[in-house]
Amino acid sequence: MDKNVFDMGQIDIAWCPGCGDYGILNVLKATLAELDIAPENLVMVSGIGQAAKIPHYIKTHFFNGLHGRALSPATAIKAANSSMTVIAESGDGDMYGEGGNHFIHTIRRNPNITNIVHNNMVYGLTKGQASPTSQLGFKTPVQVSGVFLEPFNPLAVAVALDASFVARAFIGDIEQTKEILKKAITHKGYALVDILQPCVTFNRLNTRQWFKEHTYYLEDSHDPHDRIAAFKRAVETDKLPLGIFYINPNKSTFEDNTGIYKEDKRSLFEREPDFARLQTLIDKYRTAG
Ligand SMILES: Cc1ncc(C[n+]2csc(CCOP(=O)(O)OP(=O)(O)O)c2C)c(N)n1
Ligand code: SF4
Ligand SMILES: [Mg+2]
Repeated sequence: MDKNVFDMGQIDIAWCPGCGDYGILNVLKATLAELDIAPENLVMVSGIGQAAKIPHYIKTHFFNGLHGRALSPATAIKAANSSMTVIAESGDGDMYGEGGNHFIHTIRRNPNITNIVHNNMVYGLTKGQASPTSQLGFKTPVQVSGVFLEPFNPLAVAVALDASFVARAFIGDIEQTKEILKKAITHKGYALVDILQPCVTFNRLNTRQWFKEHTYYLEDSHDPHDRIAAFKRAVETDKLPLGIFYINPNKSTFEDNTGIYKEDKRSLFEREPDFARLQTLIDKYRTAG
């Protein structure tokens, strides 16, 4: 499929020239095209922020919700229509700060969705305050003496919670990012892809060059099915490893566990409501009570 099917035509894009969001948008379109996922079979769900504007710039279904609240509607959309590919994407602030609680509990629920996080280590949209992943010592107009909190480590948290797929990419490497996204989107279960990206306007510490110098690739010998090995790599912070840290292919999904697709594979909207069955259930519990 041609990636142009996702183009919106002539629209204004609000991002600064040089922002890493452009790379993520392009790579995402190319990934979807190579996977032959048609725009009508995709739903993008986001919160608020620069990263969260991505669905405005892709021709497909989308739901742009509240700050930090992308994962719950994404879970519900997948449960209601399991035939759709569902991608929840937003920034580091949105997913790990405002949405931190949703991040943790979505991993526990394990819906079959992909969670892309644009990690620029800053609140871009609101002009450069520290985010949960900002580095120690990062100075901002609010953190004038520098950040003194230990950065949140999303990969270590995800592996600790036995997330079914955990990966990190850097948008400076388009090919690796695309390969990781392909595996994440086709993986059955919750898949986290944290993508390091520069914010050229408000983060002058974690520049493109900084990311190049502070990242390296996981070796081919790294076994993503070894959770302890994955955790050890996830807690490395001097240099951030890139690649697929962890895969647990044996977890049942939220959709499997709710039981709605056990007997009937059709999506909920395709089914006739069975009011007689519902009445029988209500009567049963009334009698039992
Ligand atoms: C509940 C709530 N708190 C705060 C805000 C203000 N706000 C909007 S975007 C944003 C930061 C977004 O940062 P991030 O998610 O990292 O995305 P980026 O802009 O860096 O891509 C904040 C704090 C809000 N809209 N709602
Ligand atoms: S402020 Fe930063 S994150 Fe926002 S568009 Fe500009 S470079 Fe990108
Ligand atoms: Mg950010």
